Amino acid sequence: MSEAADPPQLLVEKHVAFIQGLDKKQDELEYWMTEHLRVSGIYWGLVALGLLGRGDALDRDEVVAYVLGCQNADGGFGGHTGHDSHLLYTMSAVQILAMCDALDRVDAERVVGYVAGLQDRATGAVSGDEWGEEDTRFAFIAVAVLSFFGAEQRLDVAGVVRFVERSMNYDGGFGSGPGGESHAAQVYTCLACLAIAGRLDVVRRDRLSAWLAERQLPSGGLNGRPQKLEDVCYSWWALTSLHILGRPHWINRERLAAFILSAQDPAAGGIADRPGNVADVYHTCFGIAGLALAGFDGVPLAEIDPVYCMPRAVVERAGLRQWTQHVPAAWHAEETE
Ligand code: GRG
Repeated sequence: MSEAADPPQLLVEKHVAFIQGLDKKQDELEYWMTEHLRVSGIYWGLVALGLLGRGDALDRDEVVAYVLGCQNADGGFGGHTGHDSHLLYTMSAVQILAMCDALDRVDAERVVGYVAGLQDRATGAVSGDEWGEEDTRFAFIAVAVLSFFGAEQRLDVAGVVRFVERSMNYDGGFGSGPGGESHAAQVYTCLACLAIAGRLDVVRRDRLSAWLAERQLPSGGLNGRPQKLEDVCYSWWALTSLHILGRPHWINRERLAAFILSAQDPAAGGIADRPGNVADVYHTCFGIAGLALAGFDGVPLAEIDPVYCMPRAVVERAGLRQWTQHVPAAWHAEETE
């Protein structure tokens, strides 16, 4: 009779070394191909390190100086020094500064003015940048970034909520905008936006919870929409959505954790989208975040905030309002475990 295999381990030191090494790959094409989203890369790396209890593994002063150098005259942040401003990188920059306890180093009024200026007051929708692409991601980011500065009132939040509501589908899910196909990552942005706005009451909770639970495939991994392959990143987008809905137990979290662990690169560290693929910092972040949400206890992981996607301790230090204060009263009545 063969002996039972050892349970898979989370390769903490390998992942720390993988993230630390990302900045040293300047002779590799991938380094330059990802230049436009470097600020988000640092955010993903810092979240992963923070959850692993190794937030000090990157040089804080260097990170803060680099990120501050990505702010433009319009108040927004680009993905790298000298790149045009975009909400995606403004969000990552603010989150990095929060994780580095350096939010006070940025001129808040300039950031707030940039973000508030991207809302279309007629429709409530928010653009990602000056070119006008609207998306539920940007609705969330606008509300979230302003919440770091206690400045949500600089937006028409009711208008943002109306835009998010118009992006809701018959299956309870949300797309990138009105008429867009439901997608688990967009679902997260909409739920997180509604959670900060205190408007989770607009959600079709039962339908959406069932749709999210159907994202789990026989491998244990989650996909982002029907008929698609599983991908480690949905361990965050879909499971955190179920957390916000108070129903993380609607999927099998042990099997999800096993899937995430099987996508680790045991040699070079990092986590890939699926077992056997090349690891990257995005999937490393959302894989470890998924493990933290799934209650993986193979190693101690810091608690993660389901709305802001940062260690909960950072959310508390930054003085951000706890989203759970706004959960509709009817949701509290249900057993969650
Ligand atoms: C604070 C975590 C955090 C994020 C800020 C930018 C943002 C807000 C959220 C991004 C949400 C989003 C739409 C992510 C994209 C996820 C993804 C893997 C999309 C790929 O879509 P397809 O069609 O993949 O290539 P599928 O899996 O559907 O085949």
